[in-house]
Amino acid sequence: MIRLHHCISARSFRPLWMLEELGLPYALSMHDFPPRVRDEAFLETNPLGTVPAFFDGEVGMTESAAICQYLAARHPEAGLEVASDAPGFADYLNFLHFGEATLTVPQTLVLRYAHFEPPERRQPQVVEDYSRWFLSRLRTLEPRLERERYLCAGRFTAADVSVGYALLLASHLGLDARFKPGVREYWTRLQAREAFQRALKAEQDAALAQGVSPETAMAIR
Ligand SMILES: N[C@@H](CCC(=O)N[C@@H](CS)C(=O)NCC(=O)O)C(=O)O
Repeated sequence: MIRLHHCISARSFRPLWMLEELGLPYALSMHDFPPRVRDEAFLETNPLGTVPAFFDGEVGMTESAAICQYLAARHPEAGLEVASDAPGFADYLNFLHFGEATLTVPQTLVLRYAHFEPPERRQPQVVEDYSRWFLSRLRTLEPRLERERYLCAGRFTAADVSVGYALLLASHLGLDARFKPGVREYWTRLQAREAFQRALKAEQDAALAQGVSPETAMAIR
């Protein structure tokens, strides 16, 4: 049985959403954020202290985009990957990794300096600079999303899960009001997916059942 360690709305939402898209059975272990501080025993599960921590038999993984790639490749019948000999393969890999490496990185600075640091260490200038940086990176998607419903191969893939999570995080950070029309409509489309809705419900249900706060870390701080 697959086991996913997760915090509400953390990057581990990417594999959670993938598991729902694929309809696979899984066990969800919830943690208060940050688990390295709030749940020290978790360091035995993942010495990095980060989520996701994903286990599938002998396999253990800690990178959200890589887990999406793994799940899509293990279940090619679901059509969430693009084969290496198919048109769109390069775009698929590029956007799958763009979601984490290019989009989520500036958001991490916004999160830290708007929410996680104590009030005296908060940095409104850093928050605005990295918000703009994030939004300008998002703008590179705009011409494509004005033409296409999804990022590559003419269909929904794991690359949309990866970028879609960055849009979810942006909405928690209040940056969605600054999305351009193509990205805004794409984000609406992604949220309407049944698997996305099921993943949101799964994290809430599991948090309540396991005595973990169902709030996002930014709502609490
Ligand atoms: N590149 C990794 C980053 C993992 C990561 O930093 N996760 C955050 C949650 S979004 C975390 O667990 N932070 C807690 C900490 O750093 O202590 C990924 O994409 O999974």
